[in-house]
Order: sequence, then structure tokens, then C-alpha cells
Amino acid sequence: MGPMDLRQGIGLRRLGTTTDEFQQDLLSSLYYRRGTTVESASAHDAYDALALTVRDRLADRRARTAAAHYASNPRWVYYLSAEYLLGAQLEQNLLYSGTGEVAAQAVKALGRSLQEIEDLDVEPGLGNGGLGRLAACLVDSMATRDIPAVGYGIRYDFGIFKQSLENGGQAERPDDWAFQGNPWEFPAPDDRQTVGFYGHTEPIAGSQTRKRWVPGEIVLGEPSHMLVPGYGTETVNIVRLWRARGSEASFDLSRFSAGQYAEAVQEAVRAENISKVLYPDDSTELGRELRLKQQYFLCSCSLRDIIRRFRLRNSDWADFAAKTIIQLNDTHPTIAIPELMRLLVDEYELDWDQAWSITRRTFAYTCHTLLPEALETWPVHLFERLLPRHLEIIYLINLLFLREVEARFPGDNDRLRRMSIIGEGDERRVRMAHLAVVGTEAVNGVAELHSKLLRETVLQDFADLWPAKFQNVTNGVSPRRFVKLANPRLADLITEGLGDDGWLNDLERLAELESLADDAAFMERWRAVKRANKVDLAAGDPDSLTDVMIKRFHEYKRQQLKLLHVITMYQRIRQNPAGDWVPRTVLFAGKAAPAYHAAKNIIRLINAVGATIAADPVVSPYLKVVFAENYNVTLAERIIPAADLSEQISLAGKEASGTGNMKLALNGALTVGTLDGANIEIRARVGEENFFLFGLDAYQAAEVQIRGYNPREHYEWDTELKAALDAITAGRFDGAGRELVDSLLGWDEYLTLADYRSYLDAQEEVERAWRDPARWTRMSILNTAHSGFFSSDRTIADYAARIWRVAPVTVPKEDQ
Ligand code: 9GP
Repeated sequence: MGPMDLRQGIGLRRLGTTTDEFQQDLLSSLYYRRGTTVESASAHDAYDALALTVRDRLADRRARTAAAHYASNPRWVYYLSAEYLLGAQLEQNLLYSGTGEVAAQAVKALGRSLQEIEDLDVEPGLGNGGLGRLAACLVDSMATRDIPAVGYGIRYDFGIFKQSLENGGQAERPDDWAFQGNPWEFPAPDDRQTVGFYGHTEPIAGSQTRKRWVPGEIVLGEPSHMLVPGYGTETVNIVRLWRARGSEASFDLSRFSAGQYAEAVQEAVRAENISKVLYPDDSTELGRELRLKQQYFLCSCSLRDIIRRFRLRNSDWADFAAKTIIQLNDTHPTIAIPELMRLLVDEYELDWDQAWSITRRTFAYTCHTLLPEALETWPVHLFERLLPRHLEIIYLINLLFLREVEARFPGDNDRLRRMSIIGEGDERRVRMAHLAVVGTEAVNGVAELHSKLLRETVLQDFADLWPAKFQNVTNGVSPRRFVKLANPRLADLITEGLGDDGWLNDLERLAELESLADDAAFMERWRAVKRANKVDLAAGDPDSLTDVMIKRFHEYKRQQLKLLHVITMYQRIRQNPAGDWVPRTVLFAGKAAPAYHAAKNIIRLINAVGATIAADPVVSPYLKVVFAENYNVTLAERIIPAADLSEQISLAGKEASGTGNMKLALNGALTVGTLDGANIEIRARVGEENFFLFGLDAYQAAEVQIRGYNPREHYEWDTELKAALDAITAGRFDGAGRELVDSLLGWDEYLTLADYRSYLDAQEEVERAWRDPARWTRMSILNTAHSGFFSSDRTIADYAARIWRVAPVTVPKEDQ
């Protein structure tokens, strides 16, 4: 039976495309699947009924996709990621299923507007920041590019915490995102997996390399999946998420009967804790163990599922790597490498060399950081206890690897020590990034500078050994979510300007806007779009310069530098109230890791400065500071279209890429930024004259630090900087920020003070440009016009061609 016959083959009717047909299905979803009537349906019933009706349209495409993929038995891409920030699902799926308009009409039968229903959509916050959102953009683009792919992750019960402000500081609450259920999800209990932990290993008679692992704890992994439709194509891929469950034996009925209720369920609770929260606090031994457990749980379940899928169509292990490429999204899933070795050697009885050859050709690794703390290492003793067999395998991988290094660089013991997968410090630790490089076919950074710095610094020895292994794939973002859905006004204007909406999956076509950058009528409309978006956001005066810094809070990203600029502006305006000031609304949004006190102090200071300014009648007409709570994908989609100025001011050499910078430039915000991460590539494309550059570059920054940096020198000579810091110390902002000043004057790890003056100069250039609306608008149009490269569709095309070597599989339309 061909894929197009799937539904007809079992006598199912075709789902209709008219409003009437859609409405019939909607009412039927409400009645039969929600078990309620129009009269008694709650708003949430309406949401669920609509979601199910839309999902049905995608399920149809999904069935054809699965059949087409099965028939062509391609090389499959498996994306392993601890994080996915998928964003709200309803609006996206309406767009990708082409049902937005009929749905808007059909929901009237429920007595509600589409907007009202969309407002109930809760995004699954299964990620932390850029890394998780990147994963979501990449799975979108894999489907859009017809790449057969599955994204694997964890279905955390609680996503990234909900942030609110309490007394000006960050407060955290749990995010029970699926509290009211998740209609987008398909449970797949038949594909459940069994995962072991702890225990011991036993030799197997007659084998040198095989071992029997007898785990001390068994946990079940229950999968469910969400549909990932491509845009403008038939493909619908999936993201499969694992949830941990205790086995039947984990519930102790006899203890329960004896009234020992807590003891009776303790084993099940321990199992379920594995998928309870995203990134459990790892400041305790137990927290660290739980994180490693999560990582192994994700990898073990996913690999068994991958093998199951492979064996549906193939029987020869020699074909495994040709049919499978597993992309490791950062170091979190690196434990998949020894796990695949264990499965192949211990369970499927392949010999070590064949298993290693398969493993190395199956994996590729993306590194997303240069910060040492994000390159994970785990204490050997933790591995020994939790994953004893894996440690043995890692030791053997390391032994054979170090032999290879020794053969290439005889007698270079220092190199062996540096490159070893086991770090020999006070505490012996497993270096996951080293394991990830050794066990994969390709390693890539996420922007040109980042990939270069990886080769020159953190992974230099590995790049010496295997230069061809190291590549760059610059990140990208989905233009569907971040222009079409987030900024419909701009999307409509672009479509009008270009004559059609083909740019939505061919983003380089935005370059055609260049010819409109001096067209007075078009410029006027461009400005009107931005203004209307600012009115919607309602963060401040829509005619003020909307200056946004939206990203996780981290000292390397330097929110504190932006804040010093704000304080200086405040002081300047106070000193000269009659000056010709450019009104600004400075908007911050982002979360700080709950245990990261320095970052939380910066949030507190931002709010204290904001309150001081708001209470000052002299300054407040010109300057407003807004802190938007609970930054997530949904909020980003509201802020980005309204931004005039994008703050990308990390210390050069610290931000691997950034993707917020791309989203903002794509939406016509101008960037003030350092030569860091993808800023460099944005500037090269949009043009130096359309980008506000400042600060040290990565090499200068490294040199300053090597020479011995003294932040106090800047404080002493720069009177405005001194005044800003002194105001904080003097308690001008409700006493907040003194610890920040101590750290800035004491060591200033991220060279904030060194870049302060250059940053202020760049901000003056920003204001000069802003005072000339025609100049600003032209720059804004050119930013959008030359951001086409930053589509995640291009990123996926790069991965597919250079790293995965996979070809698209076309899913036939139903009536072909
Ligand atoms: O910090 C990087 C960010 O620069 C990058 O854009 C993103 C996606 O590649 O990954 C972030 N890295 C992490 O969150 C942890 O390595």
C-alpha cells in the first residue's frame, strides 16, 4: 500500500478544508473527545477541541511522512537534546497546517474568538535559553527541508521556573506547564524502554571486552511525541520526549497495606524524580547525581529507540552508521557514546573494533560554549557508582585513544595529560567534551568566531590531531516563528514588497528589500509597523527609542554594562535637564539561574534604578527602565517586533553565537554590539555602517587579561564611570548593587569597565542615527534585507550537506 492510500486503505474519510467541514470536526472534537457540549464547554475545552482538530490535520501528514520515510529507508537524523523551547503550539500549527483562516471562522460556533483561545496556549518551557530555542528552530527547519529526523528529549514535569519580581528581586515558582494536559502529545506506551542504574559488572567467560552489567535500580522510560510540521511541505517529523516511571515492582504493596505510605512509594518517587525538573540544582552531590541520571536516561531510552527503528528495515550492523546520524546538542548527551558501545558490545555481541568504528561514524557533536563551567566534567567516583559499566568502557576508549595520540606525538606526556578523557586533578573527573570529540565524526561550533576559538583554545590539541573533524555551522532562527507569527505586520509588508511570501522558506530573498530601502512610501510604512508593534507591547512611549536587552542573565553577557549606561544617562539628564535628550525606553528581560547570586543582584539593581528614575520628574520624561517578567518564547515574540535597538554586548570571545541577535536584526532592530559570536557575521552582512560596534575584540580582551587587568584604572580616569559606580556605592538605588561594584572594581572578570567608554561612544552614535528618522529607517530595512543568511533553514542545509550527509525525502501529497 502506497503512502497516499493510507487513509483510504482503511476507509477513513478525508478531512475537509472548508470552514463548514472544519467546524463539523471541531464540534465533533468537543463532543466526542472532550465529552462536552457547546453550552457547557469551558474556555479550556474550546482550546483542547481546536488543538485536537488541528492536530488531526497534521496527523494525516504524519502518517504519510512515516510511510514515505519507511519506504525510502534513508539515513535518519536523530537530534539528542536536553532542552527544547518549542514555543506556543496552536498558532504555529494553524500556520503550518494552513488552517488559520478556516479555524478563525469555525471557532465562532463555540462563541469565542481565535485570539481568546490562542491566549490559553501554554508553551512547554523545556529549556533554559538559546540552546533550547535553537533545538526547536532546527527541528522546524529539518521538517521544512524534508530531512527525515526525530528530536529526542526529556518530558520534564516542570520546565524552566516561572519568574516574577518580588521587592525588585527575582522570585521563582515551579512551571507545571502541562497542568491542564497537553493536547499536542501522542503517548506511545508500546515503545517504553527500561533503563538501569548503579549495581556492578561481571566478567563473561571467554570474552575480554564484553561484560554483564547487573543494575541496582531499574526505571522505565515512557515516550510521547509531539508533531513537528514543515512549512510549505508535506513532512511532519516528531520530537519524542521521555518521562521516567517506576516499574510495577517499585510500588511496595505490603508496606502500603501496613500503613507505611511514604516508604511504599519511595522507589517510584525516586524513579519519577529523573524527569521531574529541567536542570536540577547541581550544587549538591545528590543534585549532580540526578543530572547525570537524567542525561543517561535520555540517552539510553533514545538509543534503544533508534536501534529499534533501525532494525525495522535493516539487519546488518555494518549499515548502522550509513542509516543513522546522531547529533549531540552540547555535552549533555555525551554519555550516549559509551552507551552505544555498551549496547553493541555487551548486548548485541559485536567485537570492540567494529562497535567503535560504528559509534564514531554515527555521532556528531555541537559545542555551544567557550565557558569552562559549561564544558561538563563528572567525578569518576560518581560514574563508578551510578554507571559502573560505562566507566569501564570510557577507560578503554581513553586507553586506545591515548595510544593513538602517543603514536602521533611520541613522548609528549604533557599533551597526553591535557587530552585525556580522564582529568587528573585533586579529584579525578570524566571530561565529557573530550569524550564527545573522541567519539564523533564531526565537531562544530555555532558561529565562525566560536568555531575558530574552539580550534585555537579549548579544543586546540584535538584540532591538531584531527583538523578535518572541526567545522563551523552558524546558528539560525525560524523565520516562520520569529517573523510571520511574531510580527504579522512586518511579514505582510515584506510580502507586499517582494510580491509573494516565498521568502518564508527562502529567506535570502529578503535581499530584494534593498531596492525599497530608499522608497519614501515604503519607509513610512516600515516605521508605522514598528510603531504599531510598540503600541501593542505597551512598554513605554511608542515614540521613544526602544532599547532591548533580552537574554539569560549572566555576567559575561554584561547586563551590568547596559545598566552603567542607564545610570550615566540618568546622571547626565539630572545635571542638564534642559538638554536635547533622546527619549529611551530600556527594556530588560531574562532569567537568572536560581543559585546565581551575582546575576540576581543585577536584576535587583536594574529594578532599583528603574524605580529611582520613574520617581524622578526631571529624568522620567526621557528615560524609562522596564523589566519584563518571566521571559520565554511567547514574550520574546512580543518584544522582538517592537525593538529599535538590540543590545548584544557580551565580552568578545564569550558568547558562542547568540540567536536573539539574529531575531532582532531580522525584525529590523539595529544592533549595538561587540565583535562576539554571530554579531560578527551579522555586521559583515548588514554592513558596518548599519551596525554600532564597540569594545575590545576577543584577542584584545585576552591580551588585556594576560597583561594584568586593573579595572580601577578605568574608574580613576573616567569621571562618568566613577560617578555611576559611586552612586551605587552611596546607596542611591535603594542600597542595591554594592556587591556588583565590589566585583567590578575588584576583578571585573568580563572587562565591563574596560569597554564602558567605547560603549557610551557607540550609544552616542546610536542617538545621532535615531535623530535622523530617514537614516534610521533605511538602516533598519537593510538589517532585515541582509539577515536572510540567519534562517535556520540555511543552518540545516549546512548540517545536512557537510556533517550529516543526508538527502531530503519528499513526502507525496495525498492525491498524487
Ligand atoms: O551561550 C550559547 C549561545 O551563544 C548560543 O547561541 C546557543 C545556541 O547555540 O547556545 C548557548 N549555549 C548554552 O546554552 C550552553 O552551552
